Amino acid sequence: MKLCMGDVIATYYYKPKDGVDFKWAAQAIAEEQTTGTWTDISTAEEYVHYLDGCVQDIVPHNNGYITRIAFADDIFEVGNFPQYLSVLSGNLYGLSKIAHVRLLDIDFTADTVAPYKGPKFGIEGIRELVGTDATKRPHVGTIIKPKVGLNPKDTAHVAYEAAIGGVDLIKDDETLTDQRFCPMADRLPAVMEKLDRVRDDTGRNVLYAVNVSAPGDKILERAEKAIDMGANMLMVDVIVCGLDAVRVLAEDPSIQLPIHVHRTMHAAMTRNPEHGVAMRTFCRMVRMAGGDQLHTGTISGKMEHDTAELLGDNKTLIDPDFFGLKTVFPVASGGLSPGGVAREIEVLGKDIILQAGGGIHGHPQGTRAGATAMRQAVDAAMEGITLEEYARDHAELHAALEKWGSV
Ligand code: RUB
Ligand code: CA
Repeated sequence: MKLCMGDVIATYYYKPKDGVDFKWAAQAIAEEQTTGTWTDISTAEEYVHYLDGCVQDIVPHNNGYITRIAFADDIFEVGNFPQYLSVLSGNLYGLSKIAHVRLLDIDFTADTVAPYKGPKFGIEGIRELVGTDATKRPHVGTIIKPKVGLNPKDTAHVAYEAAIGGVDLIKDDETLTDQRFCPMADRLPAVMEKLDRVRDDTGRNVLYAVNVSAPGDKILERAEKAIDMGANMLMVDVIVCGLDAVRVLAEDPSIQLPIHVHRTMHAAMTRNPEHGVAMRTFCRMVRMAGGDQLHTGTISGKMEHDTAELLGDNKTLIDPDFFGLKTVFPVASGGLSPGGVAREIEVLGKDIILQAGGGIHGHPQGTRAGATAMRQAVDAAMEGITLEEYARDHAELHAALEKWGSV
C-alpha cells in the first residue's frame, strides 16, 4: 500500500455486497474519488498518479470495514467546499457493488484549512457577549414556538417572556425566514425592542438568532438588512443553504455578529450508522466556515442520537487545537426540558447551549416560567444539587418536573 503521509485522510465505514472482496471495495472507493474509473484507461498519463487515492488500512467493524484513504492535497482546490465534498463524499455512495458507505471523519491538512478563518466569536466570544465568562455555566436557549404562524407582535411578546424569564439565546425556527405572516422587517425590530428593554431592566444581553437562510444570491443582502434593523446574531440552516452560506457571512468584514448554525435535513445523511455522512465531518467544516454555534444533538431529547458520536462531535467543536481556529458552541436541542438538564450537563459538560422550545413554551405557567425553570435546572446542576431537591423551593422547576418528569 502506498503511503501518502501529510495528506487529507478520510475515514469511511463500508460494507461490500456479498461475494465482493473487501480490499477491492476499498480500492474502488479510493479510485472512484480520485484518478480511476471502472476500467483501465489509456489516458491516465504517468504524471497524474500522484493524485491517486491511497488506501491506508482496513479494519473489520460491525459487519463491515473501516478504511482510511489518503488524498493528496493537490487534488483539492483550496478553499472550495463544494469541491472538497465532491472528492471526499461524492460518487462512492452509488457504487453498486458496495452496499453501504459512510464518511465518518476527515483529517484536514494545514493547507486545506488555511483559507478558512473560522468563527469570529467562538465560545469565549459568545460568553463575553452574554456575560457568563465568570461562571462558565451552560447557556440556555429557546426556539420561538409554534415554529411558524405567530405574527411579529406575538413573536416579540414570546421573545420578551423568554428573555425576562432568563434565557441567553432566542432563535427563529428553521422554517421561519421571511414569510408573509411574519416578515423579517417587522419581526426583527419588534424582537430587538423587547430585548433592549430586557437589557435596560436586567442588564442581561440576550441574543436573538434571526434566520437569514435564503437563496445563495440573496443571503448576504438579507443579512445586511438584518444588521441594519439591529440584529445581534444571525442564523443559517447550513445543510440546505450550504457551507458557503455560513462562510460568506462569517468572512464578511461588515458582519460583526455571531452565527447560529442549524442543521435541518442533516439526518437524511447522518442518521444511518452504515450509510451517508457522519455529523463529525459537518462539525469540522462548520468550524472552518465560521459558525459560532452548531446543533449537534441531545442525550435526553426527542431526536435519535449515538452518545459516543455526539461526544466526539462536540469535542471537534470545543477542542482548542484546530488549526488556530476559534471554538464553536455546541447546541443541544430537540425535545429538551428542564428535567433533562442535569443529565445533559453531566454527559456533555458546561460548554453547551441547552435549548428548549416545547420544554419552555409548554410550561404549565407559560413561557416566562418555562425559561426560569430551565435556568433553575442549570443552577441546580452547577451547584451539584439534584433537580428534585432544588425544585422544593423553586416553583417553576417544580411545575416543569411535574409535567415532564426528569431523566
Ligand atoms: C427543537 C427544535 C430544533 C431541533 C432540531 O424544538 O425546534 O429545530 O432542535 O434538532 P423542541 P437538532 O425543543 O420543541 O423540540 O438540534 O438535533 O438538529
Ligand atoms: Ca426546529
